Amino acid sequence: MISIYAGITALIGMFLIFAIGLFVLSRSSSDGDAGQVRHNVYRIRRYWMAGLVAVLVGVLAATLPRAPNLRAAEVHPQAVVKVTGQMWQWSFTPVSGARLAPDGTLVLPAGKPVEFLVTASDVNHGFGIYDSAGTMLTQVQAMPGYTNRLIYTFRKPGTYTVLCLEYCGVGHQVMTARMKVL
Ligand SMILES: [Cu+2]
Repeated sequence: MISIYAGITALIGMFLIFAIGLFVLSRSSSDGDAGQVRHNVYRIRRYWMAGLVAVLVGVLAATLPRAPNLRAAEVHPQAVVKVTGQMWQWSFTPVSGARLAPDGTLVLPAGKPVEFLVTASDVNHGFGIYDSAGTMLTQVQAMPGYTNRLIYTFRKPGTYTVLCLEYCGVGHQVMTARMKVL
């Protein structure tokens, strides 16, 4: 949806620039003196800059409150899981609201924000969560010495797969894990 809005905004912007260009062309004549033309251009430029600043400030004010990183601070996770990437496996340590099945599958609640605290113990890995259709839902880097917070709400119950998103050696492609959302 966001890309559609961006496309529409860009189209409207291009149309506006074209219309302003036509307007300026229609008002210009070849026999005007240069001083007068410069005066007109400077005057238009002042309005143009003021309008541009107003549009930019308006867009910022309208979209900044919806920035995902700002909204994440307001979300209160209902489940917390520590995730550690290590060549070439993922290990999960449920902190609250989640559990490990006997076969090692991470069991999470549906419809509630889940917080993953993601790190790595050797090299950089990428923690990517995919649904059963193979669509990536969210991801974050897993880095030694850092803990990245990833908050995600699983809308639908089902089986989800974790894949490593950063090449980390010969076993990279087998670095997968399974999560079940109930
Ligand atoms: Cu990896």
